[in-house]
Amino acid sequence: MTELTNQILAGLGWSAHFARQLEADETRLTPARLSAVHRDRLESLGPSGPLSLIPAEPAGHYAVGDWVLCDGPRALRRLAPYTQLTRRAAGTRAETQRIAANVDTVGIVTSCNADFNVARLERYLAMVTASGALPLVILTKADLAIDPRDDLMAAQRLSPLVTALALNATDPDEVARLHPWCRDGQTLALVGSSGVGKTTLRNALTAAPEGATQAIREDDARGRHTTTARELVPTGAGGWLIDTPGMRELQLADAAEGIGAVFEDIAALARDCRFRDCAHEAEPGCAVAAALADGRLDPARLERWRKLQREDAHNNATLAEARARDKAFGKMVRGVMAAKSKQRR
Ligand SMILES: Nc1nc2c(ncn2[C@@H]2O[C@H](COP(=O)(O)OP(=O)(O)OP(=O)(O)O)[C@@H](O)[C@H]2O)c(=O)[nH]1
Ligand SMILES: [Mg+2]
Ligand SMILES: [Zn+2]
Repeated sequence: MTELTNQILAGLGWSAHFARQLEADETRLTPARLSAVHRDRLESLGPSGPLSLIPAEPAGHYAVGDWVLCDGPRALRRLAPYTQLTRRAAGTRAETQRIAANVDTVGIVTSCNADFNVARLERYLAMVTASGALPLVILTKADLAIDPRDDLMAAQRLSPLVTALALNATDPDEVARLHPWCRDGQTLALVGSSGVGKTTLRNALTAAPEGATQAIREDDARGRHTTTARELVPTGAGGWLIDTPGMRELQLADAAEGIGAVFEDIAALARDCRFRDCAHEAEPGCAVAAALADGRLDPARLERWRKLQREDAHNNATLAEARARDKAFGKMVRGVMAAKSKQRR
């Protein structure tokens, strides 16, 4: 690759993590980063600009931010991401959904006052921590709050992993405080409920405001504009931003490590319980119960931890079951096909 190509790729977020994955016969292929994923088409950014790609796998295999190796307009192989945001797909489907890939920082956007909810924040934090990306809590609508400091403190107290800031998303000077997380090829993704201000932040941070690049704008009955697709766009600061549609429900999957990190205070107590498999119900020598008794641990926080753990365990079991079913079905189909081809011979 030429020096210029390398520079462009680095600006797009390419790094040694991806270069290492190239097989000897793949060096002739062109890397490209996915900026949008459609059912039968991928939009990408590569060394020679934007390019529409033909996917090799079903759309669910790809996420915005992924790196793929291309042969002309054909996406041949997706490279292993260094971070990826996943959740259990909404609805009843037993599937893990990839939301975004190769994100350095995830901005968990919530507005002060009305939308602020500790249980939801912990849930998002667990998802982000499990993804490998850095969590950043962004409290919007600070201009409408009587005192945003209460919410800011509450967010900061959740975990030592959290950096939180409060701002008015409609004021570009205040939004500029987010530049350190989206410059020099760094990628910032924004997640959170609908209406909290993700697109307002995006419009202040990027040269390509939503609506400018899209043919169709979706306005709901009240004339509100709600985001319907994920998209990777360049920021004015020289990095990348991924705006996402508001999530109505966030179901965790494969987030055990993330939950452990967000609730490290409880995990640390549990390590001091007399029994390794202590359920912290009424066992003798339970350090969690002791912390509850002398007020070091908030019973509500313990309850939220239990709830997330149960949910993650349940979702993992359902997903594992679905995978086993798919595998058994595949085996059965291959068996039938093999028997048929034998008959024909
Ligand atoms: N006063 C004030 N209004 C804000 C702020 N942030 C967002 N808004 C307003 O809130 C409304 C919703 O903002 P959006 O940016 O569209 O919300 P979103 O998170 O992208 O919503 P979805 O796309 O549905 O997920 C808009 O009318 C914004 O102008 C803020 O910090 N202060
Ligand atoms: Mg939006
Ligand atoms: Zn215990």
